[in-house]
Amino acid sequence: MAFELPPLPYAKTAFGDLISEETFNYHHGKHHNAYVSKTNDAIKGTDHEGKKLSAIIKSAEGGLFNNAAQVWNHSFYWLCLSPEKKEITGELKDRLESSFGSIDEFKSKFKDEATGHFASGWAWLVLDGDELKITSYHDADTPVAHGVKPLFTLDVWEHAYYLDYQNARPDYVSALLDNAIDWDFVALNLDGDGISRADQG
Ligand code: MN3
Repeated sequence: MAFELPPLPYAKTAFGDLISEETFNYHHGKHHNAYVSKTNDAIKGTDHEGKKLSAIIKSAEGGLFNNAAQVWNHSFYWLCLSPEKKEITGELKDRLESSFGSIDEFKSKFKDEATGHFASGWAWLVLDGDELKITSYHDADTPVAHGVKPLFTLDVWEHAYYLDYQNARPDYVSALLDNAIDWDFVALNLDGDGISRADQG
């Protein structure tokens, strides 16, 4: 069965000025959709047909890897966002505080990673073994391919923020991190299989 563009779990107008409807129209409707179509085209008639998205990411190279990884990364990214401001609580709060010193320190380190990442890519909070780590990967690269558990991501490709923030990536990162993250979803990934949340097939 072909992969599909997952529907957004909120209205495209739900974020007001933080993320505009126009950004969702392009980012979800054009960019994410194109990665889905290109993945489906590339696997047609190959051994990859019928595999799970995560299995393709783990075994493919080149264009197929890039497109399949971008399908998964974007599906996960939409789930990390919340139009309603949420607080970091419970076990996630405790673990972030013990790993990074405080929630403010965690946010500051994540902002530095996301802002400092050169060119296109993704900033991540992952669980590596039992250790929380902030990292980033270039272009389409993804924790799915690296044996670490994804907890949270921000897309730092220009197409994620250019319509709303122009070249001001730090403003996009700060605005979302402080106002638009579904920390309940992030906390779920601590216990569950983070990869399965955005997998298909
Ligand atoms: Mn993107």
